[in-house]
Amino acid sequence: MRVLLVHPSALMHSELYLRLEPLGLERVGGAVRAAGHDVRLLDLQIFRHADYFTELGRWRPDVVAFSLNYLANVPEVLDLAKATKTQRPDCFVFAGGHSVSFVADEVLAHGDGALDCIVRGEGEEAAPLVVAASRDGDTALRGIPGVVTRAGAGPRARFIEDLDRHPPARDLTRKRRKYFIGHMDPSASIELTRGCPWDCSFCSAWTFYGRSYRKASTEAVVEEMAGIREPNVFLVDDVAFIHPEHGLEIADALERRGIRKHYYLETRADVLLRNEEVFRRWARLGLDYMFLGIEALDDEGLKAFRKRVSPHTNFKALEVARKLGIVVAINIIADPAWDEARFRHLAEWALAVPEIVHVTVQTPYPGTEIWHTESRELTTLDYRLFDVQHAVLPTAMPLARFYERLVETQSVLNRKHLGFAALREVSILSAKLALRGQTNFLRMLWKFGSVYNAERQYRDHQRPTRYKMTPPAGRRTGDELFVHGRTRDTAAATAGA
Ligand code: B12
Ligand code: SF4
Repeated sequence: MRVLLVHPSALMHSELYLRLEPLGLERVGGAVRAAGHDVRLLDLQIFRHADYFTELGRWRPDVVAFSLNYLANVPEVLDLAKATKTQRPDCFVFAGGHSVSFVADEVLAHGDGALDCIVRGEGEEAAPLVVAASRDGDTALRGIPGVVTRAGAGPRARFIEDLDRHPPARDLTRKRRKYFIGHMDPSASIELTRGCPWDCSFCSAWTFYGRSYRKASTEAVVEEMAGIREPNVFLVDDVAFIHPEHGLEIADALERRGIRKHYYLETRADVLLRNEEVFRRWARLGLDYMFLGIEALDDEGLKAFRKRVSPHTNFKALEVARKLGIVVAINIIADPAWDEARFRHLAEWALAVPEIVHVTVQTPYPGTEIWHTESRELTTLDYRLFDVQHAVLPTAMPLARFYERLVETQSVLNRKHLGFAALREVSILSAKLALRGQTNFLRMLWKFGSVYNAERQYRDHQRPTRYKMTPPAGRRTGDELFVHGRTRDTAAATAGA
């Protein structure tokens, strides 16, 4: 069968700082192709809707599968699915991914028959089964773990047995030079581990993976890395190097194989402090950048997010990263209840530290604990605003003023990194990249004003909402929040978290 996999368009944040390959869809694509199907992948972060319809008309896929990792992409995918069924009524259309796993029923209802099913949870094993059953009707589909149709859900989603078994089919992504992160341009992505044993209240990574934590084998990682042509690699792991021996073993094996890349990863402050040695090792190997989810500057905020670290640990981790020569980007979550003084305090702190500081807006998502426990009422049910850049809870300041303060803070921080000294370095770097034909970073430098724009963000709230989210119903805890349920190794992985 001809199977077309589609990643939706980029959201605000990605327009500016990065654009990364759709790794989940590449893994699903590899598995579907291994089952004997003809597979193509279209990434709408790079291509336009017109390209999708051209592909639909010319290639005439039997199956179209959308990746829905982000809630804000739900309306776009619903519209594309409806247009697909109008143009090719016999085409089987389904979706899978992180966010849609938490809202499968309501998305199927909005689809009004345009989506034949949704796969909850990991897609590598389920997707080939869905493609095979796509002509066999609803009952066959609902026999597949994780599948939900309008008639109801089948068995609960199952974890894939072995992370090594389904390497991403990177050859499916076209125009790979468009993927970059900052001046790591171009950049590929890789996954060394999957899941997170912590349980921060604002995050859905742990609920999706049931607090499990699994590792790819060193051999598989090295093999995959050897096949990556890009000079830069983004490690997509939620928390890199929780188990230092895994990271050390991979570093040794990469070195033995003579693989040299520049790396970017994400981790936690306490993991960095506890396992400094593995980060030092990777800094020697080419780890230039890391992202630390600091989230709040005070103890009270960290407790509210159940981050399980103290401000002291966070600040200490920044010192360690500086000592290791790793450039750190951090994120702080702004609460819609913030007043002028809170924004001023954040800007003052951020200007005083050398790190790159990002600000996002606290957002209860389906799949997070705060979706069920937040006592403030949502001010909108528009999926498109659930992108951590918009306020979906009541703001203490008038909404327009909140966005002005948010964008002012973001642009102060942006200017800090493009100040005169930095600008000189940036110009040299951009020129070097341009000479190699890489202009993603250069373009990004001029886009800040059009992407982070208080008026645009305010106006986004005035758009008519065609698809409304179902508001949270009652409190949920523990297992009820999980997509796949717990695994045997959860307890071991959680120890020390
Ligand atoms: C890497 C990453 C990114 C990359 C995206 C790369 C890309 N093009 O896909 C970047 C850095 C750009 C990014 C940005 C953002 N991200 Co992000 N991101 C992640 C992260 C850390 C890992 C995703 C990943 O690659 N995992 C590895 C691959 C193999 O897994 P996967 O993509 O989930 O795919 C599997 C399944 O989901 C499923 N699947 C996926 N697609 C499909 C399709 C079909 C048909 C099927 C059957 C199955 C299926 O099968 C795959 C294999 O098992 C996740 C956290 C997480 N643990 O998932 C957050 C996460 C998904 N991101 C999140 C957020 C909030 C954002 C931002 C909104 C943040 C911001 N500040 O603006 C932006 C917006 C993104 C956008 N659309 O533009 C949230 C989810 C948000 C939500 N509920 O909507 C997450 C869960 C992080 C969190 N801690 O809460 N992100
Ligand atoms: S440590 Fe990071 S990935 Fe894990 S639950 Fe907290 S925010 Fe999510």
